[in-house]
Amino acid sequence: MLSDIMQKKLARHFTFRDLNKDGYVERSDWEQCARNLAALRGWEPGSAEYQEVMARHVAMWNTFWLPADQDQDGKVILEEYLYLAETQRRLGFTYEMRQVIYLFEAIFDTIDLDGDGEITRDEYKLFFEAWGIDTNLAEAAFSRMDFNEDGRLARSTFLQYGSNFYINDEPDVVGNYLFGPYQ
Ligand SMILES: [Ca+2]
Ligand SMILES: [Ca+2]
Ligand SMILES: [Ca+2]
Repeated sequence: MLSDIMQKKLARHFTFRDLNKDGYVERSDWEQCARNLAALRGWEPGSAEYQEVMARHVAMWNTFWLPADQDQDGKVILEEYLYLAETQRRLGFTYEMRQVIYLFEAIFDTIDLDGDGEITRDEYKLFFEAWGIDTNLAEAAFSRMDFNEDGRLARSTFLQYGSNFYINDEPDVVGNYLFGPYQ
């Protein structure tokens, strides 16, 4: 059974990814986010950058969300998403940890738009903006995570926060706020 706090965090992640807020996470939410990011960056449809950002977002859907779609209707509801997380938990810590690293590696690559191996404050704000989330929440989340206040997050640091988010049941770990406040 997922803890109360874990259910709240996962529900937050679900709401974050449900771009049009219709209660389903679908391929179209991911595609719309990719289009938003491309528009924010001024990447024209058909350009290499556009195709790359679209491919990454569709891959996120295919790899990490579609497996949750138990009834195969092309839509993931919160219950399906929580069920998948619970199933992964039952497979044990090592398996789950590997999945979490794999997931947050991929998330990192969607946020690090210039591919320099670090997430800047601006890239984090773009990440929220593209998903239709208030960028003030990105500012707050980033400030919590950027301990040395250099305005950058390295990949290894981000993966640490990702495992905080997905595995740690403590209420006050920094990684809990990755996608904004969860309660
Ligand atoms: Ca949706
Ligand atoms: Ca479904
Ligand atoms: Ca970067």
